[in-house]
Amino acid sequence: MSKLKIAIQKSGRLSEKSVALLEECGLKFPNGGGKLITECTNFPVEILFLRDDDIPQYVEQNVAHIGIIGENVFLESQKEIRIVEKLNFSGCRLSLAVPKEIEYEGLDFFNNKKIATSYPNILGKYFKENNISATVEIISGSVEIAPGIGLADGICDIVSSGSTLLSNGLKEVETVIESQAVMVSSPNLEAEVQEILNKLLFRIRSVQNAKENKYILLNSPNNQLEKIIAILPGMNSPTILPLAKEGWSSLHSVIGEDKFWDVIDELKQAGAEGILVVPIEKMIL
Ligand code: PRT
Ligand code: ZN
Repeated sequence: MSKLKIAIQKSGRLSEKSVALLEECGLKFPNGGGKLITECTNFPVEILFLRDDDIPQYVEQNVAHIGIIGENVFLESQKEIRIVEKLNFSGCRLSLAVPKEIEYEGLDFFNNKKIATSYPNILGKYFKENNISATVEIISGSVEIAPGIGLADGICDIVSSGSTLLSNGLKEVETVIESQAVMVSSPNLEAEVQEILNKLLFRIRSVQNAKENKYILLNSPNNQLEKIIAILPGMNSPTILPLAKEGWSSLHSVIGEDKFWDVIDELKQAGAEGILVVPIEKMIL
């Protein structure tokens, strides 16, 4: 029987969360021990542990069917692979940065300048689209020290908190791309493998939906029910159960994690009591 081969980062910023996502999808597999390949015991999946930069090529060549990498690595690789799902973790951006004492007034600054980066393809395209003529100096690590040692006038690198730039006397001036972890796939999967991937994607989406939503329970006087239902955004009609206390009901619904704090005061003002908000483990839509 066919198996779906998934490539994930062996050790680095994406490793733990990639493993966690697969485990949340119910996949069981021995992890660790420095293995390069492991088999799931309860799902037709094989997991390959690789350097993230190698994953696009493995996926393009169908050695792995799918992979989890940063969107930045996907775009830089220019391989014949496609994104099948954005995974909402390891968010960051690829940005241009210059020494902090520079009075930066716009992209024109970069004309005829030398910029150090490990992302020459993405940066080259960005400069071309913006009609900037700059020299792109390719370096593979510690890009942030390039201006300080006189190797470049600026850099283009991954930023998340910004503290690396700050401690190297640099300031972020332009965002080239936003990035997050994505699942990539080779363009042509045999039908049986595609079917396993579809099952996995269904599970991933259920896990993602669950993370974005909370289950909310509250008590409401019956005469306020309509008002409270109107305050709760989204999701079909809530469940309403009578309470032992005369004239009161318990209301259950699902609410977007990001919306909850916006409506909490309104709910209380409308008379809601005993509000409980609990996490959802899986949410099947
Ligand atoms: O060994 P391997 O090649 O597999 O790993 P790697 O060293 O190439 O990659 P790794 O593990 O560092 O990052 C994997 C992916 O995580 C990247 O491709 C991004 O998609 C994502 N990611 C998220 C980040 C960061 N946040 C991040 N902060 N990748 C790198 N950084 C680095 C950045 O290069 C800079 O040096 O962190 C520094 C900046 O961080 P702040 O917080 O100081 O701004
Ligand atoms: Zn890498």
